[in-house]
Amino acid sequence: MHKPLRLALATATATALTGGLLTFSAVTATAADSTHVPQADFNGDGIGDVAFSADSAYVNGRSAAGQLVVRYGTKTGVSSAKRSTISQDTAGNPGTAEAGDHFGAETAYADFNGDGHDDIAVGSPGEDVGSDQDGGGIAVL
Ligand SMILES: [Ca+2]
Ligand SMILES: [Ca+2]
Ligand SMILES: [Ca+2]
Repeated sequence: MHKPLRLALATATATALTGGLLTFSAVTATAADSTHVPQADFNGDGIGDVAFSADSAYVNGRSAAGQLVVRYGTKTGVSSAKRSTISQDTAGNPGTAEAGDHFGAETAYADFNGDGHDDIAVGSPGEDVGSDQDGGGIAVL
C-alpha cells in the first residue's frame, strides 16, 4: 500500500500534490465487489474517512486563510458529527491562519511516518516564508 516516508514540516511551493478535494469511500469492499477503493484512515479505526478542504474559507475573520475538514467513517457511513476542522489556527498545526494562505489548496494522504495511521499533507501556496511573500508551505498532519 503506502510506502512509509519521513516528512517534516517543509516550506516549499506546493506543486506536487493533488487537488484540494479528497474523497474516499467509507464502504468496505465485499467479496462480490471486486472493485478496490483506496481508503484514507486518519484515526486508525479501520474504517475509511473523508477529507475535504476549503482553501478560500474565512478563518477567524481572515479571508482565504483556508481550512480542512475530516469526517470520520463509521459502520453506518461517514458521520457529520464525528469530524475535525483544521486550520493554521488549530493547536498542533504549525503556522497562523492569515489572509490569502489558502491552506488546503493541495492535499495528499499517505502514512508518511509509518505509524500505521494515514496522515495528510496540506499545502498553503499563499503562505509567507520569511521574506518570501507567498512562498508556500506544506504541513504534514
Ligand atoms: Ca477511520
Ligand atoms: Ca499562515
Ligand atoms: Ca502516520
